[in-house]
Amino acid sequence: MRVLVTGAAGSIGTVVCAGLVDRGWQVAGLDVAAEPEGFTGGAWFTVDCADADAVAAVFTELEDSGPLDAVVHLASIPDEASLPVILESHVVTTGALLDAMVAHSVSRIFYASSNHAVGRTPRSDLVDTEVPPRPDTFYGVGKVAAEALLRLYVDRYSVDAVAARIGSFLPQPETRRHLSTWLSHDDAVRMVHASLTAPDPGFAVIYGISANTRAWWDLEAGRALGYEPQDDAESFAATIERRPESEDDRVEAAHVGGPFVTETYYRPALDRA
Ligand code: 15L
Repeated sequence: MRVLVTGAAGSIGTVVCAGLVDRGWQVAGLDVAAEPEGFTGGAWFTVDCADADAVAAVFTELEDSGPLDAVVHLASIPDEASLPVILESHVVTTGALLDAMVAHSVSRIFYASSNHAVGRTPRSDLVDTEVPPRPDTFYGVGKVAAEALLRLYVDRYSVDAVAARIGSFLPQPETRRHLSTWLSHDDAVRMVHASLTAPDPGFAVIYGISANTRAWWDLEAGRALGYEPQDDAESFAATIERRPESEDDRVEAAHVGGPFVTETYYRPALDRA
């Protein structure tokens, strides 16, 4: 099975590419950055996936050596930015990839959405995938819009899409919030692999976290696709809780988006001269 991974030189991308290769996938990497040392996949494309012509050319080149089965779209700015920058980074890139998928009959996409699509949801019970979108930033707005675009293409064309609202992807949890939001490296690979191999997911939204004892998000939708996380942030709780609870910890515990909800992240939508 062949997969194109965007953002392949990034922090999630390098882990996911290596993990998919280990699981027998033929991996092609795409990134604005050059091929990183240690990339164990096959072809590499140094391309901006907001450039629809460049993306179309990548699909044509890949097709020359056999069919492409899936796309894993991880490329994006992983932080807050102005609205136009966000829309290009999350929505335009997704649109360029979806158009190329339709043109080349590629039927599966995994999309790295984010918990910030619902980040403004107050912390109370376990948040499931039925809650309405409630972004905490323009970054979250971009993720909500990209999820909507995926839904449109699933409804119109022969495309299956899994959008994973990823929590905190880190080698290990570092804060109290991470005890609830952590996604381990190994679980990230399990999640992507399950999303690419689940039979007929249609359009699915899942939460991308490990099997954390203190999870804020419901793992049920992911489990329904075969994502069985094996790690639990609780193993790190003793070390993290040895530090006294800070004001930041308290603020971060108020909404599921944590720090992104705070006024530090308020900014105008448009950068004006
Ligand atoms: C994300 O989606 C961001 O890309 C990352 O920078 C973290 O803020 C993470 O969420 C999180 O919520 O911890």
